[in-house]
Amino acid sequence: MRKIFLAIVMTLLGWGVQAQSKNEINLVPIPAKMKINSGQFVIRSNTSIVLSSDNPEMQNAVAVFNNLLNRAGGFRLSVTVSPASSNAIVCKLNPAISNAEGYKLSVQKDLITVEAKTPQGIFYGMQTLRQLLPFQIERPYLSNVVWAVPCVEIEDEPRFVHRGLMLDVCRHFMPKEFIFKFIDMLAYHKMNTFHWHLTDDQGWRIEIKKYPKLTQIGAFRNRTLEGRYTSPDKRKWDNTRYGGFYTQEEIKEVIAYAQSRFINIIPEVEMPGHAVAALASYPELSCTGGPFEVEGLWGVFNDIYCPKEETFTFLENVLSEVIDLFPSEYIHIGGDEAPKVRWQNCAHCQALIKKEGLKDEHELQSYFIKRIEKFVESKGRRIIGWDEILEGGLAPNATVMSWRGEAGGIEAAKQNHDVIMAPNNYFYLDYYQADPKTQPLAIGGFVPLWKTYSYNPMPASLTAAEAKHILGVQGNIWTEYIQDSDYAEYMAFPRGAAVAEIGWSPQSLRNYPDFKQRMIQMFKRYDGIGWNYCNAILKEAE
Ligand code: TNX
Repeated sequence: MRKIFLAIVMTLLGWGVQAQSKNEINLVPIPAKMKINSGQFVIRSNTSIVLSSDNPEMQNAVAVFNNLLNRAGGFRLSVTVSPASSNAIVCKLNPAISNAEGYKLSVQKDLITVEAKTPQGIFYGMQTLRQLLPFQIERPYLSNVVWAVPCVEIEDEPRFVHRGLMLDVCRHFMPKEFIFKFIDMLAYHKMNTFHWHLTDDQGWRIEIKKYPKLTQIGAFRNRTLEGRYTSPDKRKWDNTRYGGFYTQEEIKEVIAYAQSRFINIIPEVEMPGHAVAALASYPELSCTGGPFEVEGLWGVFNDIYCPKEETFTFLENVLSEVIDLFPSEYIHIGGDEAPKVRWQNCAHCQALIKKEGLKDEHELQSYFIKRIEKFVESKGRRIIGWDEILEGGLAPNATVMSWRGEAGGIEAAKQNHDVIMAPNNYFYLDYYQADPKTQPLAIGGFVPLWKTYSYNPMPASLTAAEAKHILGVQGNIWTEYIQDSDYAEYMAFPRGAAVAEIGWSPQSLRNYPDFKQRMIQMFKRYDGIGWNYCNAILKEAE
């Protein structure tokens, strides 16, 4: 009781957040190496940030931190290139650091030093510094906070090169402002990839200048399934017209925002399946000629792109605009859930199978993807596809995103292809994360935080050479049942933080009870950021 009284008095006097004691360090993802020393560095309004070289990327590497300090502390640090030996945060590029995303952070009583091979590494060092500050750093201005950083020595680098989340903006459209916030959250957890699922049966969300109907028609649907998926006779519909899309100008803004936070955006244009919105706009690209309506129902649909010359021309033109917009080396071309029934009953498809000497419709899909790969490679880029692209033979250089468990990923690695692990049974963040009775309606499944966290993306069955093909991890947020950004935030975190730690931290340091305690502390920071999250772990038995 006396202790609580004392704490209240100290807080009122503004002393409550003077220093973080050792057990108050709650970094997520946990750094590869950290030594905690005694003492602290206090950031004051006259502390400066010193850069070893002044270029836009180095400025970016410290800008998020400085903006935050300005919001929370009411002051901005001067950023200079003049040498300083005390009361400074020195950011130095150091070519001797081997990992391009790694960094060293040394906090001493009179000086903080962040060293990295690249500005991206400096950025991650600054994110760690941010998490070492009192949680009030995430809140709007509050007087009386002492911006103390505990003295530490950290040497850190990621385990994997691909660490990301996917967001589906087709089933439910998410406004540009939310995409910015989502990118902030990725960067906060040292993730480097945002996979943007831009086309699907229920909506086409990216303006393509050459094909205006894609957004005039394809971006809107007349009805949406209400509530749980049921048999046709029991379905209820919300008949409100629903939709939205991003103009190319908006896409450019998002890309620039992501770049300044060292996030690569992988755009996804789905083919040959999940294409009803495109076919509603241009029915001549189908096998039957349509007509079609942009879907308001969830699921897998039989009408897919027909592999005719006209379709390839269309897709190449669409991809050209996408490639001109997005600097990403990888372009995701989907490839999942493409039923073959239309192709089986289509004279053109059957003739093509014969002409190309293909065995069946699976090999026709493989032919389709290989053609698209050739085109994407002619533009100097590479394709990623969902694990169905294994069926009928992989395109020569394709990277496989394994979603139906990890089997597809293992198979692809054994065939010497790069792999990103996104197994649904661990990483589908649209699945329930707590007892469904206590949760808003979701698609199904059950992936609580501990389950996500328990995944090790390095399957024991791979040889060392094959294991090199595992590029990393990704959590997927499909939005059939996620109508708005508030709910998307709730589904994305804290499980997204588990994905981030799996992707970044050494397996040997990962431990769920420890992670859970760090996450519970992290919630205070999410509150400050204004991020909605699921707090089911507060009720979870130890
Ligand atoms: C499967 S994962 C899909 C998506 C759905 C998701 C729902 C994948 C490549 N395809 O179209 O939205 O399940 O969990």
